[in-house]
Amino acid sequence: MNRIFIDQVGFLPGETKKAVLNFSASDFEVKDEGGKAVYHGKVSHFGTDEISGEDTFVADFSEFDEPGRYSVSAEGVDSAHFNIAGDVYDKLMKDICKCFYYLRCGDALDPKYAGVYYHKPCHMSKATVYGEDTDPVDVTGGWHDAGDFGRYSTAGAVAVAHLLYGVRFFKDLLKVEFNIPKVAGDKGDLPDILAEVRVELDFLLKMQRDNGSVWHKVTTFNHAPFIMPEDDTAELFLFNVSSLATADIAAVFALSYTVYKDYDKAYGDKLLKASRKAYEWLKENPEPLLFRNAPGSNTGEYGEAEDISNRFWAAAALYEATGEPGFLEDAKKQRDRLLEHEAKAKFKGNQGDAFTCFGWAEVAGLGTLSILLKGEPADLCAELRVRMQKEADRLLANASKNGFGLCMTKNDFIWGSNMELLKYLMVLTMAYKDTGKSEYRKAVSAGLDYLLGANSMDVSYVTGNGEKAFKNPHLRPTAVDDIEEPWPGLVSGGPNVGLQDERAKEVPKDSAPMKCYYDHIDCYSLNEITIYWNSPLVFVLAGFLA
Ligand code: G3I
Ligand code: 9MR
Ligand code: ZN
Repeated sequence: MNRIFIDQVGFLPGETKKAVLNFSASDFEVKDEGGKAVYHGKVSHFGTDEISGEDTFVADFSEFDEPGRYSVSAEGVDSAHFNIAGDVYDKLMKDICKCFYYLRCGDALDPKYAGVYYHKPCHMSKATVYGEDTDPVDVTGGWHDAGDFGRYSTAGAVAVAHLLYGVRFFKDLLKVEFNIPKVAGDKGDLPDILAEVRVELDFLLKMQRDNGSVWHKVTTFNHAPFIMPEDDTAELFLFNVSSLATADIAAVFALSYTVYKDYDKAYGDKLLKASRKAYEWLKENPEPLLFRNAPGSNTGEYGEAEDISNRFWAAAALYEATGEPGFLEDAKKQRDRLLEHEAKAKFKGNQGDAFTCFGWAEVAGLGTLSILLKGEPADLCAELRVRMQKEADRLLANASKNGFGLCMTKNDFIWGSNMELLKYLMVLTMAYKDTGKSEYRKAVSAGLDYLLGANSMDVSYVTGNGEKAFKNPHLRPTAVDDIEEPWPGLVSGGPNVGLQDERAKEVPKDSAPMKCYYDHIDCYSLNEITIYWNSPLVFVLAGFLA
């Protein structure tokens, strides 16, 4: 079918503006809402690529800057509508931040703010410590991870990290208001983003044991069926502690201290104390304590093969927070270990360099961000900057190989491919910040275009944002709440060649990577949502707007 793919949210004046056609045409026009042509241009042929499988043609109208609502048209085919406006990303930014509020667990939702998406208090019972004869523990609060109701320490830490590094690098994030309850600080109310993140931090604080270690997760034994969270009353279990969770929590509490200390000193101090305590446990337990699901339990595993990147992040974040040389020494030691590990085991991620990874498993890139924030020592900063730029250059090379200008290769279309993309956009954002090279920013812009509709599924992967936004996230409340639309601002996991759930098998087998997607509520391997798929978009958008 002949189609014109476009970013359905739109463009800032001055931004690169492109539509992608999957059919041949010589001319195109930009039409206003009344159907009047306001811009004429020539289509250029790009050719086929291995990610979309389409023969692509590009309509570039970057020079057209007149604010308004438009579509692109060629050979009688119209694209979805989009806007050109100075505030084109305002709604998107509010929505992607507010998502975390709707995902709150416990008794923290208020109909005044949640509206129709309100749910009653959930998961309020104490959790059984799995395999131990100890008293059940109160770990209420935080955010549901995703379409399921689990709460996982490493996933939570990484989501918080994307948001707070976003705040550290791009201060305007503190100005985003998204209508959530106010939280008082020392000198007035906290900015909304910090009020929201604090909900997760309060929960993560409860996940720490007296000896400093951190439970890997709290979930029911198996995933709940499609029910509202308040109806999920099965026994909650705190599963084993892991060095992964303990390191990530040491890191994220140290980072959080650097932010919260200026708003609520006592809270900041509490975070730093908890971070040090987690770190002491790590020092006393140098062997990796990895995590595997208890036999028969099917909730998220978040397994990792080693804990080196986690330990690197913890040391780097504590060094940034305290300036104490011991943490720097440790960070360097872990850096060397990670390099050695990479050389031996051949780094498993798709990314070119472990020190640019911002995922739920590979977190060394987050440590890099801490070192860059610290700005010293000069040699380490220089090394990490070079790594970031090299990776950004690899991504630019990828982007030149397809008509969408998308920095992904076919190997990136795995479970949560949209996060693979967003992690790359974080790298490009940092490289642009560092060098001011416009190619990096253009690649970020093209990546956002892809996420918001310039893809061969012709879909915006953010609910409520775009004329053809996906509507059926694998998200339990959405499945049962009888509300037509899911709440806005949820990022879909996106295309995944693995097609790892039953319903996904309905996607034709020979589909190109970009088309291994189905907007169906059953498709947890293609269309789930999670806190750590939303959070990197907050970082990237904040950087893009800075
Ligand atoms: O790392 C390998 C890569 O080397 C290989 O090329 C590629 C090809 O298959 O696979 C990569 O591993 C993937 C791994 O994620 C790393 O990202 C696995 O295939 C894939 O199955 C795995 O998916 C994870 C999924 O859980 C299943 O474990 C997702 O990343 C992760 O986001 C997702 O997390 C779930 C939680 O368990 C529960 N809550 C919802 C959440 C989102 O779906
Ligand atoms: O809903 C679950 C989703 O959040 C997870 O990502 C996914 C993988 O752990 O599992 C989903 O739950 C499914 C379960 O694993 C198997 N039975 C069907 C469930 C979804 O309806
Ligand atoms: Zn809950």
